[in-house]
Amino acid sequence: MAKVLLKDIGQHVGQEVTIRGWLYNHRSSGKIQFLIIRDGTGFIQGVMVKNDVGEEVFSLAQGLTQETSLEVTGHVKEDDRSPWGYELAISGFEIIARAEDYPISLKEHGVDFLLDHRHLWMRTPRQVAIMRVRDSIIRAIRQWLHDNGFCLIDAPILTPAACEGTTTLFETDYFGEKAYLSQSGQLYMEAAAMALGRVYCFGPTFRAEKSKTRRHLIEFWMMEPEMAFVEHDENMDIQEELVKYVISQILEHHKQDLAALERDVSRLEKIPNMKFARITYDEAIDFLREKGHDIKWGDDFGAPDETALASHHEGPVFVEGFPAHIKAFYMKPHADRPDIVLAADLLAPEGYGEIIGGSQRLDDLDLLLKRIKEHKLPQQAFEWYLDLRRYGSVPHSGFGIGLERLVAWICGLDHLREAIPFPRLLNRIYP
Ligand code: NSS
Repeated sequence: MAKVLLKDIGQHVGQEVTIRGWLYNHRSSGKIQFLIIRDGTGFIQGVMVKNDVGEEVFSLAQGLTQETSLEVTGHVKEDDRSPWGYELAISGFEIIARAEDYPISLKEHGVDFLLDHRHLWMRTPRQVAIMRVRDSIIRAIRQWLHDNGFCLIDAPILTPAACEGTTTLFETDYFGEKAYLSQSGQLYMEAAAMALGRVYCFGPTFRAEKSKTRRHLIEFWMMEPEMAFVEHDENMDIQEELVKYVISQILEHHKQDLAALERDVSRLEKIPNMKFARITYDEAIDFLREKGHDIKWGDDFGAPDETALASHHEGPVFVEGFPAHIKAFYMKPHADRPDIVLAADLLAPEGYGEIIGGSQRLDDLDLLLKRIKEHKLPQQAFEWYLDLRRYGSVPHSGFGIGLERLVAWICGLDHLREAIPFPRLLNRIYP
């Protein structure tokens, strides 16, 4: 008997097949039972008729519990009324292993309960859809970068110094010396860009953020492209192209998953054909003050500010030209206005906030040294980074895409905790 995966079931209509999976749901009405089975690649409803399978098999099936693993044999039929398109007329089954008292039922559970059971919560259709979209977002980003001449360079996780400010560092002991979990691979990408031109890294990054918001994770994944000879405006052009490509790929290949997530795709569908708005930080502050926000020039945006800015536009919006003192040490100041830097954040629409942070980097040795001192960073740990300015420094730019922020936006999730398989949150490192 052919053992098939549910994703391929359409190729076996009219045949007798065996599927292996887990019992997702079960109901019975008299002489007929309905078993919804999932195998990770899809779902199917199996129909078991007492007269077809006999008394013994039928009553054994009646005792089946949710998430019991099974091998089920049956005849594949097309079924227009089924959300999965097919049905299995069951002729027999075998239990692989029973599941007793599965904690996650099909009713609603509280978030803390679900997070405590993340290892099981993953099995539910909504979480499966999110993980599939996440996988495709990663693939689309890699594909676009590969097609556009970027070389993957892996950055280290254990680092000797801060990249994104010293307040969110995770410290660890490195054989008697202090080391930190990486906040960003950027500085290493700058070295690699001087070697290979266009590079990117993709890996986990760590921020000991004390803030408990729906947009922050302690451990998150970031894609960080870095490009030699690319300046601020072109940096934004590249980000825009990349985001459009990712959205179009997901819309093309994940209609069903987005439908399972009840994502209204009408806003997403416009993105590949629109021009992203670009506003300055100065304009953003004026706009927010007009709207009555309690903010002044020099302040960083809070989540409500980002939401207000983005909701004013149909698509994503770049905010550029931030005050130097609220941004990282490595950003290049504006030529005519040294109080602002050539940095841009890309804000997603629909209240999803900042998905990309990028900038042109400081390529002048003396200025960079001055900034390292101003930020009270240990110069010695940055000597290698300063070397990049000593030996053939060139203009260069890059950006970091927060993967989970992108997943949350595209999938329409309220909170980043669903956008990553095993979220690390303030006060949560289990499971
Ligand atoms: O801090 S960033 O704004 N920028 C950097 O780390 C640069 N070194 C990137 C670069 O130019 N190579 O973070 C970049 C993005 C930001 O826009 C968010 O989308 C995401 O990373 N991000 C986060 N996601 C989840 N949780 C937390 N805590 C978080 N912090 C940043």
